[in-house]
Amino acid sequence: MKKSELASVVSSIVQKTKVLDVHTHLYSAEFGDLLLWGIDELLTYHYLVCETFLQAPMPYEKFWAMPKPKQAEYVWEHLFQKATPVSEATRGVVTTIRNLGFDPRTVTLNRLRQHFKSITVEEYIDTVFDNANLEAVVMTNNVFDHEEQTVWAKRRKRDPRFLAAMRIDPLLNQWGDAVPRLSKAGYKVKVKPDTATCREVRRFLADQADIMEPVYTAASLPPSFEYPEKSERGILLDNCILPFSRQRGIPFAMMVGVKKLINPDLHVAGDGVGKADIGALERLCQRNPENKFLVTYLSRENQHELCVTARKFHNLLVFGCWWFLNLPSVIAEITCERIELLGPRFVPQHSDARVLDQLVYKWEHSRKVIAEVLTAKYRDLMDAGWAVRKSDIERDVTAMFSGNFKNFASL
Ligand code: FIX
Ligand code: ZN
Repeated sequence: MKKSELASVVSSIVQKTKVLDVHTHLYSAEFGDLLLWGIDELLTYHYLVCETFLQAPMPYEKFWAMPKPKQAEYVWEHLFQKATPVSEATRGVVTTIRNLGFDPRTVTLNRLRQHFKSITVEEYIDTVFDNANLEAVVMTNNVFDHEEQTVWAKRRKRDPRFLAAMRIDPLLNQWGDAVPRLSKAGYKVKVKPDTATCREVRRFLADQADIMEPVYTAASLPPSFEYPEKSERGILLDNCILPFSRQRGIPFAMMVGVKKLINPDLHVAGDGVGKADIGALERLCQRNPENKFLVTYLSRENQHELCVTARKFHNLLVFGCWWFLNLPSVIAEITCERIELLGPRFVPQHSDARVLDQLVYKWEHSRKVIAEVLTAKYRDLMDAGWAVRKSDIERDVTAMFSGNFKNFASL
């Protein structure tokens, strides 16, 4: 291949290679209203809510008291009509509307609402998966969410495009709240996680996994996360989550560095970021060689040391440019250092989509940046004297977009 052809070959392969999106907050259609979709949900995405308060502050409780369509109208007016939608989250809405076939500058909110009234969720799932060129997405299935559990209990036929992930944050971050909920569900647990309690938690995890058949179990963790730790979290990790994941043969996914509710008035939009101690991950991987850790950190300052740690442990797979890192400038920086340190042995991105429509823009935006970085790195390789072939690029992109995760999760 000539160097002059490289950019177009890479871009074409990146566009046409299907993605398995390893972390989203989406649900298959059988979960009903838990799956968010359509223009009002798109506009009230929490990333846009906090930007709206920057542009047009109002009393928080007044905003939250408004019905969702009114919230959407307020966001539409202040972020799109009266301001330039140049931030990543607002640009995402522009990309999404353009992909629907409308002019984002002139279309009205009501015209968009009419469009969504004319389609079914099943049709829209097909359209979005096709436009975003996705093979499957991994859901976030909260083991303590009553509404979700009622759907699981019906054991309906599952849409193979929606894989399950067992989300267990309350066990590791709000154990005091988890105890009464586990007890109510028939698991004999005490506040002090003794041997019997740990056995019951493992039984709970196994029962949940038998229902969900998760591809991994997951938790988000604060910047202060330490390991090992003589705490409830440390005891539950060592005696429940890690042995369960090992026996089940599934990775434990850790999303580290979120500071919950630095502005509680913003509700789900109120979380912040903090740098964590990478030493905790080093010790986790080193002391639990039979466990597999699927890991992302939220702080940009943790990214380089995360790559270095991933070089040292083959039971660690790095994924995504998470949340405040899901920005073209930062995706480029992180993806470049990952390729330079790890080769194609990582998962470059996940969407974290909370609204079905977002899959289109999050993947269009990320694929563009990933293609640009790959082109630069393959060009460097060609300059070094390696005759890069189209088949090399196809192999690498397939690995990064789905193969690395499938192998790691034994799918
Ligand atoms: O913990 C998580 O899964 C985070 O991704 C979410 O809590 C967060 O609100 C989000 O959606 C970020 O993109
Ligand atoms: Zn998430």
